[in-house]
Amino acid sequence: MLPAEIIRSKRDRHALSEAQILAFVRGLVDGSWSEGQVAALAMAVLLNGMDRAECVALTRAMTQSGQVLRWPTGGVSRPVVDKHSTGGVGDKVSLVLAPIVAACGGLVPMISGRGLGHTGGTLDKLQALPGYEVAPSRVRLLRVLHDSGCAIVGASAELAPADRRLYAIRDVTATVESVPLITASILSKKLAAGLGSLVMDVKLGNGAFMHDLAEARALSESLVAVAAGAGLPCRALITDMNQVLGLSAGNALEVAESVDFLTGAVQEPRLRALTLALAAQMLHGAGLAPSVASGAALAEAALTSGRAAEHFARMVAGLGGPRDVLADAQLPTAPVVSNSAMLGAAA
Ligand code: IUR
Repeated sequence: MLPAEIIRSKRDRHALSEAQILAFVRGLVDGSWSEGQVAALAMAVLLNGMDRAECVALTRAMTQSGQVLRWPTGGVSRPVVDKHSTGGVGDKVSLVLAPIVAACGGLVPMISGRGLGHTGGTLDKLQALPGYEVAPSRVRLLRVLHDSGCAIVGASAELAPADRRLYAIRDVTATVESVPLITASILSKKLAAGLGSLVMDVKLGNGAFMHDLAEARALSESLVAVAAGAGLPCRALITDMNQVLGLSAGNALEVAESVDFLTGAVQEPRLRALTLALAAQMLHGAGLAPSVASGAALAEAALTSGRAAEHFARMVAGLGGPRDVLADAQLPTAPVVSNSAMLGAAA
């Protein structure tokens, strides 16, 4: 099957067959499709779209392009669950949400990324903790998951390699914004991470990639429908990103705020409300709570009792970070420290 025939088919607004999509993904990974051919197909998809069946086929093919993880749950019923955000400013939800859900019985292998554009990446934040290992061995990862119920780590190169090449080409060919391509990119990595269920936090506002409610709805609907088509139960919340989430933005500052949040020292209300809303959906979606409302109550109890903080501390220590992150996170400070109150006084 010649690449040019597949590109022509999408250029002429035809739906691609599963065989054509498989040939494309194979060509992405083995390098037999040139960068120009991949870019041409990405642009044809951006301009002419893909229907749900095509997007499901693309998502499945990209998932199968590398390793697909399986998690031993130790013989007990621990559903594997995760949350993914489309990226925001000051968004430290993952850091506090994973241990809350773990404290409620979920297994949360949270495969996280680096910052994209102006949004901060969860891995960059956690690496402010001295010693924290974002690429642990499989043995260490399983031990941490067993001991703390959660592990926030990076993706290995074997996970959805088709996405890595496609994303790099989209990035330099103005084809990032295609809803089917975003959908397949996000979901292929989540499916390869071996999840049982997923909650999406689709950010909307001037600090997010989606500035328009109609766009955010279209992406949310696509994610939920395509995930279902690929066998992954998924829910999506569209949440505000017109202001920084919480009180800080910056890697070390956000880790410090997350520790304060988990210990109860400081809990900014918007961050608290969003974290509990996402936790409630995760717990209900994973079958750990009979309703969303009871999921919220369970999550709140895990937070206020300090159990979530203990799970976070165990995860950090297990991944090589400070031994007692709740008492001393050993975070670096910037050479120059300022704050808005000081700047206001000087103005
Ligand atoms: N995050 C992803 O994993 N893939 C994408 O295409 C975008 C964000 I945009």
